[in-house]
Amino acid sequence: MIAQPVLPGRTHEAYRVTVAEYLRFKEQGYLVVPGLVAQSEVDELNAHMDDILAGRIRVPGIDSPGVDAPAEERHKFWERLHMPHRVLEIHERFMLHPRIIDVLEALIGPDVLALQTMLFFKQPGQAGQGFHQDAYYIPTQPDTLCGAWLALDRATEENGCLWFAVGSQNEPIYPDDDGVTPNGDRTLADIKPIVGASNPDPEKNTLSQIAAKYPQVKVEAEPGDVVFFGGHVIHWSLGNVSQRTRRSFVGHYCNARSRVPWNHGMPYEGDSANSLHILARGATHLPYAQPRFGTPCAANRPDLYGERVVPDRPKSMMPSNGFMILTPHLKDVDEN
Ligand SMILES: O=C(O)CCC(=O)C(=O)O
Repeated sequence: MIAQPVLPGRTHEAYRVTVAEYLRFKEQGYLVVPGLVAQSEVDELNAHMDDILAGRIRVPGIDSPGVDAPAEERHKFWERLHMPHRVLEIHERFMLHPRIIDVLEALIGPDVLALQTMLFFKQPGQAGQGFHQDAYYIPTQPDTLCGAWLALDRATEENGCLWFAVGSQNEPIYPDDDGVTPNGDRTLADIKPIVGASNPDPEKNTLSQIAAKYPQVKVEAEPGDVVFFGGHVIHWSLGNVSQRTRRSFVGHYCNARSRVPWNHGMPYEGDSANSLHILARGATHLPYAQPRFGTPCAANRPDLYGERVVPDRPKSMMPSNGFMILTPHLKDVDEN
């Protein structure tokens, strides 16, 4: 493929999704983009995680064991961290990584809202995540959720890579029978609620019965590879039974014209929390937030990452010789 030029002001070479990649995302429910993030950037994030683990960097708002705590206590404490982009600059920067957003622009865009981040430490002996569908946890209306999972270590079956039920991206979002959470596609006449989503024990997690209808594929990855997956595909990871860590950084995004009634369990005003999530790419008629640490994105650099203006875009679909063609608007013809 022809290398894309780095536009003035852009820090990274643009990534353009191919037709084959687009199709793979639709057919499999996930897409691996190898080497999307540079090794030097992966090294920076890993060094930062080492500092958190060692107690040298404190995460604002989290009462974690300090440098003087025993290594075992620090190891046990850090399994995963939610929403670090709201308190640390480095995670905002990775959430809005231009090449990750390039892929999302093609898959769910053109307008992209950045909602959520997670950092998985997954040290030796730590557990995996049982069968689940991300759009159950983060509803977007219309439903356009997509995860971007950046491998920070080599991820294999032994240290707990991702697995996907290929084809389950066409399933609805199954409600939970807990009687508490209202999420899921409850308008479907005959949908049967499940119990125990995300529980690593398949006996206690009945989404395993839906996953069993599909081929189950493990997705091993190298550091810098990014796995994109839609909000409906059933996925999971096993525990880390190796002696190596399996670190990853995950962002969740949606089309910026979807309503997002979700703020990581925290209060928001009105019927959506869009005003608290960052506009990564394009434009939107809905509210959005600015990045707290000033990372360049559509919210603060619309000249670089905002809506692409295509001159003469409006066209009419008109019949010609028995088939459809695009013509200028009648108004333009009149004016000319
Ligand atoms: O990294 C993992 O082990 C699980 C990640 C996952 O399931 C998710 O991000 O939805």
